[in-house]
Amino acid sequence: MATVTELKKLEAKDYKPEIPPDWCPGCGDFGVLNALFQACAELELQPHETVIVSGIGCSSNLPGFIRAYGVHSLHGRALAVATGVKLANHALTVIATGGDGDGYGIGLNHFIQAMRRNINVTYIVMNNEVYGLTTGQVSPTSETGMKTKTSPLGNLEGMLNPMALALASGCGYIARGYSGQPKHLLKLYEDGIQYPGFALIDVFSPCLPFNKQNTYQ
Ligand SMILES: Cc1ncc(C[n+]2csc(CCOP(=O)(O)OP(=O)(O)O)c2C)c(N)n1
Ligand code: SF4
Ligand SMILES: [Mg+2]
Repeated sequence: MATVTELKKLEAKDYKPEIPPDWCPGCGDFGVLNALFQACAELELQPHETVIVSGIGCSSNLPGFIRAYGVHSLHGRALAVATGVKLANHALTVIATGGDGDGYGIGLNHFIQAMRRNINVTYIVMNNEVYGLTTGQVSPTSETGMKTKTSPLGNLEGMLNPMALALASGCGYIARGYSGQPKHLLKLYEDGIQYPGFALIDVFSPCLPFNKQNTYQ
């Protein structure tokens, strides 16, 4: 007979929400989320012991699309909130999610400080190299020369390299995946979530309407 301490073995489908994501059809963030359902199931993360924290952006809507505790916080402040959650209860698995604009632009200082402090948080960045939610302005990871509505003559600025920055900031787990390669992504998630410190997983995640340069092709 089952006792109250025995928890059900969850499958990927058990983390799916009642309301599906409202991302554009074909958005790379679907692949990022699907691999996360799989990782949660493989690692047997219980939804009541898991907290997903985000900032603002299309990608930052992710906590609303997974069955776990979630905080949809302020633009660029996901890691500050995630740090607070982890410090308040070390037993929780804390995963921060967001975009390149959120994490590498407005939230850049928090990103560096979180790596320096080595708080046990896994940070998944959906790097579409553009501001998707606000309909396509350049972000710190946009390629030089990339044309958008607000940079019709092409992006004048150089690209930020988050992997090199993470290495220089003392981050102990640095990985890059692609939303079109779910098996590889699953492995990165599993290793990152189990890593006992700050883990960065930067995921190339195409934005079809606003980044015509970095596509699935
Ligand atoms: C303080 C503040 N400044 C600006 C905005 C407007 N804003 C919302 S999302 C966003 C950029 C999001 O880009 P990214 O993090 O790359 O997410 P994506 O939509 O591409 O997934 C901006 C500038 C805001 N919500 N709050
Ligand atoms: S605008 Fe881009 S990032 Fe936002 S949901 Fe659509 S495809 Fe995804
Ligand atoms: Mg973006």
